[in-house]
Amino acid sequence: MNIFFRYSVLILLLGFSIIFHSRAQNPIVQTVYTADPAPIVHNDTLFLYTGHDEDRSTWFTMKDWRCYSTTDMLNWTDRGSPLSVEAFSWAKKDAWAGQCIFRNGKFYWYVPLNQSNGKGMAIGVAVSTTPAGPFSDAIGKPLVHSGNGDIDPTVFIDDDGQAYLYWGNPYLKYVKLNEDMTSYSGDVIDVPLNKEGFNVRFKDVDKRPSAYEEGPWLYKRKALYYLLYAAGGVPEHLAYSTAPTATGPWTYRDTIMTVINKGGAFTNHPGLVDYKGKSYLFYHNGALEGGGGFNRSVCVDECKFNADGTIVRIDPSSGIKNGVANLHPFKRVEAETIAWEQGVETVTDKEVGVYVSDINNGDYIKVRSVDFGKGARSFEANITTVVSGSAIEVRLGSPTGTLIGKLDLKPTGGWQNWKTQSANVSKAKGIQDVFFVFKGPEGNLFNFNWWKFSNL
Ligand code: FUB
Repeated sequence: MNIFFRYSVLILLLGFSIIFHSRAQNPIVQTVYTADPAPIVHNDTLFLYTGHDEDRSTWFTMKDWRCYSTTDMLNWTDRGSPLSVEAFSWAKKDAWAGQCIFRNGKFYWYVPLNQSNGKGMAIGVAVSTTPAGPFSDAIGKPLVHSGNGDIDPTVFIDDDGQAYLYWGNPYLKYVKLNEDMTSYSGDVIDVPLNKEGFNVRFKDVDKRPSAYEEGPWLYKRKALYYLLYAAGGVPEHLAYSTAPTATGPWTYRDTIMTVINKGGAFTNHPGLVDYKGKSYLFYHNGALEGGGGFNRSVCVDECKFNADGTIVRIDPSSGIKNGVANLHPFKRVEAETIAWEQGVETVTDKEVGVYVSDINNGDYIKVRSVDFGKGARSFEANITTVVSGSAIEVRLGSPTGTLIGKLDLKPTGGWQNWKTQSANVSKAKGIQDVFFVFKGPEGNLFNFNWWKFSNL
């Protein structure tokens, strides 16, 4: 192969990779590894609670949970880490799969943790008055401890006000929660894991009674109750059963998503929610760069139902193509509102909350479906930097698309000195995918808190 041909092929491949990545929407978070998605809708916003796989993990090494929000299903605002193992005095590790729910003015987040007393996993409950926390331990002790398989709680409030908590691996149990959401009445009930309810395993048939593995998710549509779960053995697929009541009897229905095993992730975990007239299934895989079985990432795809209520099987896609709303650029937008990014990270501080950091030359943030209406004239960004010569290029359509403006950043006098700086923009009309492309000398260029366009 001559050298010219070899370079042409390389450049072509690089080009395809940039186009592919800048078009993808899944996994929906690229700044950290996320797992075990749990969505809820509150006041027109979808909040997504996730676990957090530490970088380069060789086990489910998880110290905290994370929260993201969206109003359009395309752009996700990083709401930081509102809860960690440290909030629970009785626990020492394993911030595994949880779920949050709103009731009587408060958010209750049910999470499994490994206890410091050596008695294994138990389920705790944290509380906050706001969806992005901070959350604190609601009762100062485990809410449930029935065995070392007490993981993966799912919580659900029925139309009559009765709340249920299901959980478990390898067993499946539930309790009826009291209205305070921090205690329960009656016994811990074991759900029979039989063939009729939960199918048979395709692997390790002698080891467990049914295909049910872990990660239950309780959901209701019309008069039918659905229990979604990770099924197996390992590698896991997603399956579901239905019942006429929240407590069964459960009838096995089908696979929802076959084994994806993308990037080597051998677990999966469902979270199903209705939002703005559609239904969405959240799950995880190892598809992000550097991903794997212990470095997972949350994805989402639309979930459709047949007329008889059965779920149409979902093929994991490269992500949601059409959102359910546009993003309005003429009011402040947090810089950590991201459809896709390359190279940046987010950090949190007491003064400004979550902001974008670790910005280097060539990194970018993509924001989708930005509605400029009749046009924008200027762009402003709230930043800190001590570096001279860095800039934010504002481009349309791709990281190399039409340049509509360039904000040359002036040093702000310190990494903690936040200043708003602005530049003129032109040719921004209608609905556009916007790319903020970062330029400058080698090293960390600046921190980015929020941005806003103006049409005046
Ligand atoms: O994230 C740790 C564990 O992996 C979860 O609790 C399971 O559902 C599986 O996803």
